[in-house]
Amino acid sequence: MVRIRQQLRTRIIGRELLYHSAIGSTNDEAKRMASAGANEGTVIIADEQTAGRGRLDRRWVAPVNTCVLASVVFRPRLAPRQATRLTMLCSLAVVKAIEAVTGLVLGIKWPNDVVVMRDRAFKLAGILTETALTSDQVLYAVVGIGINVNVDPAELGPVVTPATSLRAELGRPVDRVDLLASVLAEIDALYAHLAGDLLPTQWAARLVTLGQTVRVAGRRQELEGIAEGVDADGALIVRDLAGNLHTISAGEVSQSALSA
Ligand code: BT5
Repeated sequence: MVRIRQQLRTRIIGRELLYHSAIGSTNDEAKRMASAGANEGTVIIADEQTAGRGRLDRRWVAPVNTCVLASVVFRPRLAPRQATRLTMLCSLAVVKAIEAVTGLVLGIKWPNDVVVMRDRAFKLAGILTETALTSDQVLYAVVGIGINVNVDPAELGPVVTPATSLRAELGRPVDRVDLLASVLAEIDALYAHLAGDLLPTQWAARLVTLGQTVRVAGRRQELEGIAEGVDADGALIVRDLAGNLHTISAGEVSQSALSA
C-alpha cells in the first residue's frame, strides 16, 4: 500500500500520508492526529484494522491485505449542520473512482453506503464521518472509507445490508493502490466544490433510495413513506402515508415491506 505515495498527484488530499500495516482504527488515529494539529488532507491508511468501526460503534470487518481502509482529515469551512457534505463528497468520490478503475456502475444508499444495485442493494463500501464541532463551525472532520476489494463477502460475517466486493463483482482482483490513488484524486477534485450545488446534485443523481418506499428509523422517530428528494446538505425528504413531508438528517433507511 505504501507505494501509493509515488502515484499521488493531488493538491491537498494525501500530501501527508501515513501507512500502518496494522492499527486499531484509521479513524481513531486520524482523529488523534487532527486534535494534535495535523494538516488538512492528512491521510491514514492501513492493511489491517483490529478495531474497525462503522457508525454507532458497529464493527467494520476487513480481512488483512484485502481492502481499502483509509481516513482523511478535513478542516472545512462549514457550519456544523453542513458537515454531512463531507460524507456526500467522499461517497461520490468512491463511486466515481471505482467506476473509473473497474467500469462497474454504482449507486449510493442514503446516507453513506456505496452499493451495487441488483434486485436489491449490495454494499461495496462504507463511509464514517466524525467531527469536532464548535457551536458555529466544524473544527475538523475525519472521513473514514472502507472498500471491499479482494475479499470473499462470505468472510465478512453477518451484515445488515448484503455485502459484495470488487473481486466478487468482476471475477478478478483489483489493485488496491490504483484504486486508492483514484479515490484520493476524486476527493481532491471534488473538494473544490464543497460549497455550492454541484456536489448535492451529483450525489443525489446517484441515490438509489429516491422514489422508493422506505422505512426510516431516525434518532427520534420511525416513519414509512416515499423518499422524494434530498436537501442541499443531504437530508432525506420523505412523504409519509398521510401525505406529510419529513426531513430526515440522520437515520437508517430500509426498503419498506409496503413496496415488496
Ligand atoms: C459504515 O458503517 O458503513 C462505515 C464504515 C467505515 C469503515 C472505515 S474503514 C476505515 C475507517 N476506520 C474505521 O474504523 N472505520 C472507517 P455502517 O453503515 O454503520 O455499517 C456497519 C455495518 O456494516 C456493520 O454493522 C455490519 O453489518 C456491516 N459490515 C461490516 N463490515 C462490512 C463490510 N466489510 N462490508 C459490508 N458490510 C459490512
